[in-house]
Amino acid sequence: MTEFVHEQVARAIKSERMFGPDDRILVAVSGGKDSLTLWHILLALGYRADALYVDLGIPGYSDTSHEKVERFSAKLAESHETKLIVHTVQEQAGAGIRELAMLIHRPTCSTCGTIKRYQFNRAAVEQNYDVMATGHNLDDEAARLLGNVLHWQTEYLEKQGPSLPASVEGFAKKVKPLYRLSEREIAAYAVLNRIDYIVEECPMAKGSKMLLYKEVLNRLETESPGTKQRFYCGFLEQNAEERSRTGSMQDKDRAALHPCTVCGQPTSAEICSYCKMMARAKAKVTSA
Ligand code: Q46
Ligand code: ZN
Repeated sequence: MTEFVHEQVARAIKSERMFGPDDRILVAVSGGKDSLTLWHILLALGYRADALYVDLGIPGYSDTSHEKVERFSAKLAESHETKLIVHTVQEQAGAGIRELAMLIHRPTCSTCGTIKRYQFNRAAVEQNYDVMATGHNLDDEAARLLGNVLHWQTEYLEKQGPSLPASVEGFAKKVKPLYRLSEREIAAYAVLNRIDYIVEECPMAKGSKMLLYKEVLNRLETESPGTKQRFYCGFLEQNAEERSRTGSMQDKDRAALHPCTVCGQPTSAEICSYCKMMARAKAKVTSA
């Protein structure tokens, strides 16, 4: 199993030209099995990989996941040159993710998504990493694709590939080296390699559409094995053809993005969504 997983990841890295042996990689870790497994695999394959953990300040869940990440990082550092970077939402925003979302009247998960995307990108760019890697697996990508297709979110479809180039200055290249592996295969790898991860899902994920799409795809997979793989890989082939016809995403990004007037990160508006969010939160706190 370990060899099979390593082969699949090596194949993904090569076929999608994700990074090379000299590149510095920043892995986004949550304490869950996928991201810790990804960090483990990249180091085992000889890559230069560090990790970034964003502590969301969710009572109970964040303490446990943070502890798992710290312990795993210390274990990896015994045999590899690697380090863990930690960002804390409470420190940066003055509140945990749930309180922050309530303060600005936005759903917790969309607030969380904005913060994580921003923090990971900024850390990767500022600390000169060549690429940022996330632990999304085949099940995640197929479920996300199903959601995007059901709602015909074509602008998201374009960006659903496993390797997104650094289209403009200020954006890190983003890759998903586990996209060829199913959740089960990764879980098996984690058990065999004694990776101690947080088993519980984030409590905010309860009732999410993603979990529903995963369930539906699992049912289809039981009836017709190979469905997820055909669905996602078929999409990647179509997407590649489409892109060669309509021009690259980089060209579109270059035309639409410019630096945020507050923080300098690329955005299509005058002020990026992270800075807008932080400004709204600050205004609420001072007016309270
Ligand atoms: S971590 Fe964040 Fe997820 Fe938790 S608050 Fe929602 S988005 S469910 S990947
Ligand atoms: Zn900004």
